Amino acid sequence: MSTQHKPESLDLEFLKTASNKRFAIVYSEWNSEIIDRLVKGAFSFFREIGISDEKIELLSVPGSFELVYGCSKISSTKKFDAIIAIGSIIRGETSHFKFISQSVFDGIKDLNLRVTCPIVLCLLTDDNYQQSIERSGGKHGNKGYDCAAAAAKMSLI
Ligand code: DLZ
Repeated sequence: MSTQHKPESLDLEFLKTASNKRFAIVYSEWNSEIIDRLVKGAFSFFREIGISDEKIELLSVPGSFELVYGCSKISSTKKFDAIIAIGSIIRGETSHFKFISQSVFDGIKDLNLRVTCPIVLCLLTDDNYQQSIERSGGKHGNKGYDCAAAAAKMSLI
């Protein structure tokens, strides 16, 4: 039994009913190796439920701070059933880490109250690069994969 409060297993058969839904990923260009691993994790989930990579719309933004605007813009097209915001913020020597992380969490939360399309947040906020590697396809799994599963579930609500 895991001490983490996350689903023990995915109901893939149920989530496959989201294979006709439309998804977009908005991702940040900072920490591009980590982002690449998270996006690949999301694609691998979507493939498991029968959605090929080219059906997923991608939008890049300069940094995690811009994820909120990117998601707002893409949700205004009304073309999507769920959106995933993917970013990676790694603690540095300044307080940027704290301010950017908080503004993204707050911004995406506020957006979810304002728009009709659910926005799932895949934002890694780690103390160092190695921790981010572990959460993007390392020993702690791939949060991109997990968030794609969350997006599929939200698209069905
Ligand atoms: C400025 C900044 C810093 C210091 N660190 C990160 C980071 O670790 N991850 C990330 O996605 N973006 C970072 N940024 C950039 C900001 O998110 C934003 O792009 C700029 O402040 C411009 O608005």
